[in-house]
Amino acid sequence: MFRPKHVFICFLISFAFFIDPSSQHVDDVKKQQMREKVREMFYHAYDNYMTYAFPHDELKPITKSFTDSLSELGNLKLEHLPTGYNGSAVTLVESLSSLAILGNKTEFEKGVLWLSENLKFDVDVRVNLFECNIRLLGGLISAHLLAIDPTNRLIQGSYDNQLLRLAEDLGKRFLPAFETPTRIPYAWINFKKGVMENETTETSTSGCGSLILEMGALSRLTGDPRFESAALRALRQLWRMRSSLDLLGTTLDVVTGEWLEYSSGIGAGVDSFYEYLMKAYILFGKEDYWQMFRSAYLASQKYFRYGPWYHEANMWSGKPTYWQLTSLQAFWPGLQVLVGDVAAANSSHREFFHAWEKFGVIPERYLLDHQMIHPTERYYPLRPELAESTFYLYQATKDPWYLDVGEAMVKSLNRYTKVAGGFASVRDVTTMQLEDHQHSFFLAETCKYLYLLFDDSFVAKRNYIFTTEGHPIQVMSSWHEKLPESYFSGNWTFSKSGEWESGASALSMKVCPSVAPNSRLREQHRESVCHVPDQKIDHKCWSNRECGVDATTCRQRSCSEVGFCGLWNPL
Ligand code: DMJ
Repeated sequence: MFRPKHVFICFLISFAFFIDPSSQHVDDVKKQQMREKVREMFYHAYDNYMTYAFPHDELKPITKSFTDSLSELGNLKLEHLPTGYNGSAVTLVESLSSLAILGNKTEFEKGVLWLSENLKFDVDVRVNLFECNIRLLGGLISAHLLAIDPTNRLIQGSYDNQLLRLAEDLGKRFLPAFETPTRIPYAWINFKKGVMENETTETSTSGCGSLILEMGALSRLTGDPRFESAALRALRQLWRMRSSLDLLGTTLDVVTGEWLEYSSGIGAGVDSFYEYLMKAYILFGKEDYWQMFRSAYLASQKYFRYGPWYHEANMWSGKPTYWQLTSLQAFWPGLQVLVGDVAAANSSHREFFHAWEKFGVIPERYLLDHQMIHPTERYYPLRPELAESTFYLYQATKDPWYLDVGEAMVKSLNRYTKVAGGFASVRDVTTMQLEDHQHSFFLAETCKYLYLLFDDSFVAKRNYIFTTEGHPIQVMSSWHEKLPESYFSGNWTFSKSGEWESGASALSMKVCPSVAPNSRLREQHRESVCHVPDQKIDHKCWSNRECGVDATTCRQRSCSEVGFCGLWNPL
């Protein structure tokens, strides 16, 4: 196992301490002002939701009304919509962890009490398993953990694990979805009736491969192993279905186990699969997750990456398919920071931010080969991914340029998307025409990451991983130790420092201490995770075998006629 970039990120973090004190003061003032602006944004979105939409799912900010959108999430064709469903207060569940980060104990406690008394999952509604997992299960588990953390004192009255009981009830309703021949779950489940007759057998890689954080946490908290084993079995089966290039497709059939869409990349339909392998490794410490992540990540660098851009590729041949920049891909630099691949993260992040600057917000899909926005995907639904990556990159580098990026984002959001009744999605980034929808992830993620960019006191206290929906889960050594042997084979990474890891963020805990075990590699400077240095320090060579892999493009270098290693073949 090698994690040489982990050393590099530690270097970057330590370097951040040697900054000029006067510029430090300017940064502090800016952070304070921006933090308050983001706080205002959050409450504008939250108060309007509570006034006009609660306890329904999401706010319609233009008409100041509501939508019970849970059954519509991921349901592009709007099929099988329920008749008697009145909402599950999705935006409130999604807001709890942000309220905790903003330090609003009163509203957090009010929300917890309301949900404890009123939220019921025994309803006849067909929902997307992935969306319910990341929004509802993740929101409940994260809020439960925040509520029981004695240092937060978020609840003044008594708290009797009500949110955990709700999470457990929800988790049990997920389980029938896993009863398939492949053990890969159906994408859709009815809360009351289980899997519907003639349910579609199609799912996506991210849909079935990013359940492990929430379901794993649920098993650790309840002692019921069924959630974690179901999610892990599905993940392992999915991984077994990878191609010989270590690539996965985007969609598959849960009954036959066949791939339906061979093209994939780092964006829609796959994104959080990568994210959850890395974060599961941090949260549960299991070496397997790192090994899967490492192979998948290296393949992504080899087959999808083109300088700072990421295109899609065919999982069997590795040949490029679609050349597109998508808004969802913008989470990737944040993930690269966790890996320690900061230089690559920075260069991609710049491209995403250029797109943001060019259009005012980021379009859903931009066709790189035609240099135009995709004609039917011109929207920006208040997505958080760029803010998320900006937060991670600022944490790793403390480069004030990322504060400027955050400030520019806050300005655009207020200028283009703020309306009297909340924040509205952009229907068309070329006209800034709005749409009557405030997605719950605007409160769970967009506002949260912008706030954390300007005020990181929350992450300085404890080690957290953030789920793909931005809900924090503490990294606890006991979760590394208590893993039942029966689940897995192999060794565990043990931490002996007590129940709560403290003092550093999850970034530094998992990223910094590692060193490359191979002494030859340790002596050489490695610039990215795919980088293989040339054999000779002066880059001289007799044959291609003496040349390594280029750090930026991740392509094989070769030996020129005059005896130097380089990237002689144009990209
Ligand atoms: C969120 O629901 C999650 O981040 C998910 O993984 C994909 N993206 C949306 C927000 O854009």
